[in-house]
Amino acid sequence: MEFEYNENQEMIAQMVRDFAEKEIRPNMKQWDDEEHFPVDVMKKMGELGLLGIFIPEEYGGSGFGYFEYATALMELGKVCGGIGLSVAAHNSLCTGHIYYHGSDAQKRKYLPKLASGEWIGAWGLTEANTGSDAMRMQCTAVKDGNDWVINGSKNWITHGLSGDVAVVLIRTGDLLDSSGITAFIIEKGTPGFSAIKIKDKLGVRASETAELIFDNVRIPEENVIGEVGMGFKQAMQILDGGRISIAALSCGIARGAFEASVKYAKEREQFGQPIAHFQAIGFKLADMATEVKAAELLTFQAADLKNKKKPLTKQGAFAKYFASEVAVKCGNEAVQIMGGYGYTKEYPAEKFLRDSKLMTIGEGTSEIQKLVISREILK
Ligand code: COS
Repeated sequence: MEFEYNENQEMIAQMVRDFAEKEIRPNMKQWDDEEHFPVDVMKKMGELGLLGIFIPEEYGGSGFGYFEYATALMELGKVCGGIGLSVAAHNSLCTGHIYYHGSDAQKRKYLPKLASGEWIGAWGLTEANTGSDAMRMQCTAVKDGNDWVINGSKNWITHGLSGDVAVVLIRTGDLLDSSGITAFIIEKGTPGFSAIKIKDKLGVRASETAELIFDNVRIPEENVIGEVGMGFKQAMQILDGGRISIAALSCGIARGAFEASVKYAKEREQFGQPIAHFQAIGFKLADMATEVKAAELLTFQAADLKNKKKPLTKQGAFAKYFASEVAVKCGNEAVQIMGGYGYTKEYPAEKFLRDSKLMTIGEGTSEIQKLVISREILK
C-alpha cells in the first residue's frame, strides 16, 4: 500500500476542493438552516463524475477505485458533512448495490443515469422498529403472477423523497430467515410508492432523509436484484463497502475540525499570546492530528482491500468505528478550543460536531461495528 496520493487522487482532491469552495461553502449555512437538499448541486457533481466514482466507464462511471472515492469524500467532509453523506449514500448504497449485484440489463438501464447524476439514488434497509436488528424487518413482498406486491415502510432513507430510483430490501420469506429477504429496484412514480421528509435533524441537514411508504406497490420480477432470498447477504456486503465511505467522510469532518482549530488557535490571543502556545491547546491539537492520521490510514487500508476484492468486513468496521469516533472527538475539541465563538454558528466548529454525530450512527452504529469486529476476531 502506498502512503502518498496517486496522480488520480491528487487530481480528484483538487477538483473537489475547487468545487466545494465555489458551490458548497458559500451556501452551506443556508442549506443547514433550512434543511435544504440541493439537487442542482448533486447534478453538477454528477457532471464532474463524482456520482459514479468506482463505476466502470462502460456503465457511464468514472472508472476509479476506492482510493479516489475515499479521497473525494474526505475533501467533501472537510467542508460539508451533509453533502458528503449524500454523495456517499448515492455511490456506495444505491449505485453500488446495482453494480455489484445487479444483472447486466439492470446495470445498463440504471448505472449510466445514476453515474451522470441524471437520477439520484436511494437505498432502504432500515425500518422504524428495525435499525441495528436489520434482519427483523417487517416490510413484505408477496408474489402475484409475474409481479411482487410490496407493503410496509422504510425509515431514515437518504434521498427518499428526491431519489429517482431506490434499491429496497424487503422480506419475501419467514421472519428472521437470513434467506428470506430480497432486494428490489423501485422507481419513483410507481403507484402506491410515496415518501415523507424527516425534519429537525441535529446534523447533516443538507442531506435529505425520508420515510418510504409502500401501499400495494406492484413490481415486476425483472426488478429483483440477483436471486430471491439473497438480499440480506447482498446488503451486508454493500454495508462492508459503504462503511469505507462513512469512514472517509468522518476523516474529512475530523480534519476540517482540526484545521479550523489550528487556524483559530494561532489567531486567538489570551494572556498576551496566541492560545496555540499554551500546552493545554497544543496537546489537544497533537491528539487530533495523530488520531485523524490514524483514521485516514485505517480508511485507506480498508479501501486497499476493496480495490483488491479481498474480504474487508473487519477492516471496514475498524475504519468506520475509529474514524467516526475521531470525528466526534475532533468536532467536540474544536468547539472547546474556540470557546464561546465555537458555540455559535458564526464559526465552523459546531457544524462539524453536529455532522460528525451521525457518522457513529448511520450505516451501523459504533456498537454494531464493535459487534462485527468482535465476531470476526472470535470466529
Ligand atoms: N457479508 C456477507 N454475508 C454476511 C455478512 C457480511 N459482511 N454479515 C453477515 N452475513 C451473513 C451471515 O453469514 C449469515 O448467513 P447465514 O444465515 O447463511 O449463516 C447472515 O448474513 C445473517 O448474519 P448474522 O447471523 O450475523 O445476522 P444478525 O441478525 O446477527 O445481524 C448484524 C448481523 C448485526 C451485523 C447486521 O444485522 C447489521 O449489520 N446490522 C446493522 C445494520 C446497519 O448497518 N444498518 C444501517 C443502515 S443505514 S444505511
